[in-house]
Amino acid sequence: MSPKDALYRLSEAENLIRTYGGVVLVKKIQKKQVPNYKTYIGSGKIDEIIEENRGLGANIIIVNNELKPRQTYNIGELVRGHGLTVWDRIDLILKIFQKHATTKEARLEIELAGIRHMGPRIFGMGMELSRQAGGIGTRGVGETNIEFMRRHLKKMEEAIVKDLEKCKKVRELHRAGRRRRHLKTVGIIGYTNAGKTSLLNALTHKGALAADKLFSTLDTRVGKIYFENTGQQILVSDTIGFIQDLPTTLINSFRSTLEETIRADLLLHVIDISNPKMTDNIKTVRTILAQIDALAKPTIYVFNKIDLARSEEKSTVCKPGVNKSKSVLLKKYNKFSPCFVSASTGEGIPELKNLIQQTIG
Ligand SMILES: Nc1nc2c(ncn2[C@@H]2O[C@H](COP(=O)(O)OP(=O)(O)OP(=O)(O)O)[C@@H](O)[C@H]2O)c(=O)[nH]1
Ligand SMILES: [Mg+2]
Repeated sequence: MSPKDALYRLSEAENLIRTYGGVVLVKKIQKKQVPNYKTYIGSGKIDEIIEENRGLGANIIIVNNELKPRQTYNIGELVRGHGLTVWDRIDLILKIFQKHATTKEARLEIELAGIRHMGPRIFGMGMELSRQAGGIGTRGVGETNIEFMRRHLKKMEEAIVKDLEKCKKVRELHRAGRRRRHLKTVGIIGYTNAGKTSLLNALTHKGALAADKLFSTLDTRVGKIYFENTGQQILVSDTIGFIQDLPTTLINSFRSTLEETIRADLLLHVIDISNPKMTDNIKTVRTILAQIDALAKPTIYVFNKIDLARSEEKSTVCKPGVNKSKSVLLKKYNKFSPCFVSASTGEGIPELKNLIQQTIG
């Protein structure tokens, strides 16, 4: 990874931490070809962090990658005496989800993801736990803490899956109702913070919360677009954003939340044209779509935040560091009928509505 990429990833991690409500006190980038087997980052780096944190009072070390359960445990052992605990990127994302989930379904999904993330850690700490081991309470001889925990988690997981099935059935009924009313549906998807909720609001006057945070939306919201010329109505749904290195356990957990959106007749893939990582973000979204079998859906690429892109001549979108001319994007993404909008100012929204109507109306 280039130093530039490392800095970008660091700033994205800072954004995630801000979304969680945390403050970053010490930042470090580790240059290493191969992660340390035991502690992922080198022990020298860990010492540096401990040293710099003296007097600052940070209480969490966040490693911006997915750690093996053992590695989390080992770093934890090294820093515990300094009042620090360790999270990996998944812990951080899960904590954000936990904090922001509002619907029952979203909460259940997160609980499930949490359990699935926890499980292997418990096995990873197996040795330590089984050293304390022995039976618990009146349980049979030989039943270690670990087996007990494993069974407990399994039971919890099953109960949540059952609850989620119920939520899914309710959704299924709603969807069938819409089909009976012959309502077409549009799903808004895209990288987190691309402006999906803002676009839903611009298209439907819905008034859902849009915020300069990653993952400000965690559930699915539905609004209606009215077409004055024909009196037709189309339903639009907005959902959780995608992010690079979203672990598969999280994707699987959010599958049913996403399902509502990806089962739509048409997808609007919202892209933040002002983001220097625009092209990578498009790829990330496509990769995740492939994982949830939604790649073949008819899709329109909606390049958003066009107001932020300084326009030097009418046909050119410029931004320091990004110089994508509209015509290049039009050509490159030709099969996704690219369109250019600003959800904030409303520029391009009527054209997008027309395009939606032409495509599925
Ligand atoms: N300048 C400008 N800002 C925009 C535009 N659209 C959205 N934003 C801002 O971008 C930020 C993210 O917008 P959201 O609509 O919450 O993005 P989202 O894709 O729903 O984000 P998550 O739900 O967190 O994944 C907010 O601060 C918006 O005000 C736009 O067209 N122009
Ligand atoms: Mg949103």
